[in-house]
Amino acid sequence: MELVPFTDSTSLVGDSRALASRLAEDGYLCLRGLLPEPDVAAVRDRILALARGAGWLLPSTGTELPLADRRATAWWPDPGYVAVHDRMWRDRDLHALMHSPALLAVLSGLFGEPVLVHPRKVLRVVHPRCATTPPETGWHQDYPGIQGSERTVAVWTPLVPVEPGTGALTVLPGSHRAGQLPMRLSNNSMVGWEADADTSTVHTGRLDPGDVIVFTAFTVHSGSANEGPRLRISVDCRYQPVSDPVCPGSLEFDDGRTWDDVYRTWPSGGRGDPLSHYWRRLPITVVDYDPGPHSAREHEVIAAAEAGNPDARRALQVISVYGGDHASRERATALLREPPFGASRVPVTSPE
Ligand SMILES: O=C(O)CCC(=O)C(=O)O
Repeated sequence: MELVPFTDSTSLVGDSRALASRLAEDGYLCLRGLLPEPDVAAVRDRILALARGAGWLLPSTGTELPLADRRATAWWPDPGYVAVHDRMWRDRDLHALMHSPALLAVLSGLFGEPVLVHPRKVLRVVHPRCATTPPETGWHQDYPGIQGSERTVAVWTPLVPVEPGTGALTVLPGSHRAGQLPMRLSNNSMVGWEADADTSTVHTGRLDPGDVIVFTAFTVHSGSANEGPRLRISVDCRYQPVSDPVCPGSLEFDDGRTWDDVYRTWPSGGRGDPLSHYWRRLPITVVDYDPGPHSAREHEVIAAAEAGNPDARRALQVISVYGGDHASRERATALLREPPFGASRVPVTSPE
């Protein structure tokens, strides 16, 4: 695998046609300093304060970002991790960051129309890798998981400096051009399968707070391992033309939480805040998510496991907890007790 530095498209900001043509060619844009660095730093500092309160950091006195306390390493579904992460994610200005005017100007220029910002932003707080840390996301395309508009793009931005060895995003340039790719089983990916793509050339590199990577819903990408001594903190969010269809899962929660629960922790309970329920005031078309392809993949995993394919282990672990139906969860659990899988020691984590 050859690691090539991201192609820097910052000089094209302001020229929507050139940005669109670069995105169509490479499947991603690397735009440096697009988000206001002081705003990013303020959000990061509040997240670090919560991390410190949770005992995730070693004491620090200098101006350097604090080191993680390896004794506190945690991840989904550890309830302690989930509770702290939820408090971090609720930060009102973390959400506001992904609505920064400079970013929205680039995106509306790319779409040629106003932007729908998906409200369900993703905050990733990754402890340094150790024996119990789960694998990285693995090579994937976003479209199968979100559906809705094929013109959706993701924006990924670090809240701390990242490099290829400390969790920088990696993308496969031009991989979007083949459309939706078949999947292959992979025990080295968080969900147990990944896009069947050519990974001989990978674009990655150092990214600093304020930098963004914009990529299409079909661009194959992956997080990379955090081999560093600090927390790797990033946010990713999806954007689409407002006139395209969107699936409910991009807007509302599917786990019993409500946005009102979130806003209760915002200043004035979110009342009068332009970010509160903003998508409900837009002329959007909500369409059903088709669970068919996902459920077909789960059946393929179970068939592969029944045929004794050891590459199905990770996917079985995920299905046994998060499988789409009761029968699949039961069957995956039973298969994990049988050879060649036996008892598993790898913790199952959120497939997010
Ligand atoms: O940050 C990561 O580790 C993965 C990011 C990702 O998969 C995404 O933004 O869709």
